[in-house]
Amino acid sequence: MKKIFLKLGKQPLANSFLQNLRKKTLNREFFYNLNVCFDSKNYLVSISKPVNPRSQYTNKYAHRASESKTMREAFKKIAKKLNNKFKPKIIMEIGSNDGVFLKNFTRKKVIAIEPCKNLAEITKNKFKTYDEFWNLKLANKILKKQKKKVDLIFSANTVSHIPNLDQTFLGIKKVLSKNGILVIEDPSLFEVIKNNSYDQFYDEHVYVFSTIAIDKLVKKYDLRLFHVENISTHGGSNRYYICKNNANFKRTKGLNNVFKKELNYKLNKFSTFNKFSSRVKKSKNDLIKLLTKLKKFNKKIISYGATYKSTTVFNYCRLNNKFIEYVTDTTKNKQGKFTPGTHIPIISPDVGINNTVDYAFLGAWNFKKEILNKEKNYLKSGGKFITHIPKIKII
Ligand code: JHZ
Repeated sequence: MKKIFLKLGKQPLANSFLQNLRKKTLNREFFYNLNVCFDSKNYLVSISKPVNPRSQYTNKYAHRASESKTMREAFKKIAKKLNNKFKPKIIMEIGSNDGVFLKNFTRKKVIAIEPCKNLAEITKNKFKTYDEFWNLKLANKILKKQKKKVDLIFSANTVSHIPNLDQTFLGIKKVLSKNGILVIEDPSLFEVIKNNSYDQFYDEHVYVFSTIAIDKLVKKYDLRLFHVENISTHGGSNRYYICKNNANFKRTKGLNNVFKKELNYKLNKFSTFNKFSSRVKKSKNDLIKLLTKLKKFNKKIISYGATYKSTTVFNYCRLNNKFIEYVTDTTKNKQGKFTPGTHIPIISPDVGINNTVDYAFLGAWNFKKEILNKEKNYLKSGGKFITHIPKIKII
């Protein structure tokens, strides 16, 4: 049974950066209620009423997976590891974004699936790209065209975005070869609860998976989870290794250990999520208190990284440009726009990061290491960062 444990209020689409603040644009802004629930039957944590994917994954999709050095290196490393270990003949990625993972393979071997047309356009002339939503129909179409099944299906930060799990996994089961493997990376529920990273909940993250939930889920489709790796990307994610029931892979000790860890942490109990919800409320109050105090002292506060995650924080905590003067982001197609719902201007860090700034809220807290390394001059000149993960703190 599904039960709501977290109410993050009225939220816009995390990706709906505004071109301007004209009345017409503002009147058209779409909001929905962001409520998160736990299903005690299958251990799935999900948004109670997901938004229609066709309004999310459009030809204006902003996120570029290759924008951070951390992610470029992480994708290169896992591509090499999977290639060496499993020697796949055909590789397919569901949600290939700007091709940051697939570009590490021989072009002829890869198939890219990317419904956002502006992103698919980037990879189209490099490798076979289907600019369509992943589902059973597309799986059948690909199989008909390729004639061969796929040995490695990779999908990072995508399966958690698709409301219809049946279509996702029926399609995967269809194209996966007999001893093929499916590798999925998505934010880890364990890390979200542990780090109080409630901003991992926004319209696109329809699900935040745990290992115990994935294990149950894939069984429905005659698939089997045989291994999991806890990885550091995106503030703590899991990399799940899944195969067909009769494939040659053995369940690993590592998987059993993660299972134990999650059950000890009670990721199968509603009470865990209820307690988390109280900590989220405290995080909101503490952040507002700190920013109000700094503003009283006339401090200049900005935000670092126009992340989708900060859409949740800003709208939940009602932070507008009275608190945050502007947001900096390296992504060209976010610059010159305004944050969804809270309408804070987004500018390039080349202009926005300087010695007039007193505090920068770490919207991209998942790249803390990379950013602190990059912004040594800002820190040296007395600039400080504020983070809300795991607790409100000045760095
Ligand atoms: P980042 C997106 O979420 C959306 P977001 C999506 N739904 C998802 O699941 C995750 O990614 C994986 C900028 N930046 O990656 C670049 C700097 O400006 O945390 C990005 O716009 N300077 C698909 O948006 C943003 O910050 C820097 O030095 O929450 C980071 O966004 C660095 C390192 C990044 O994901």
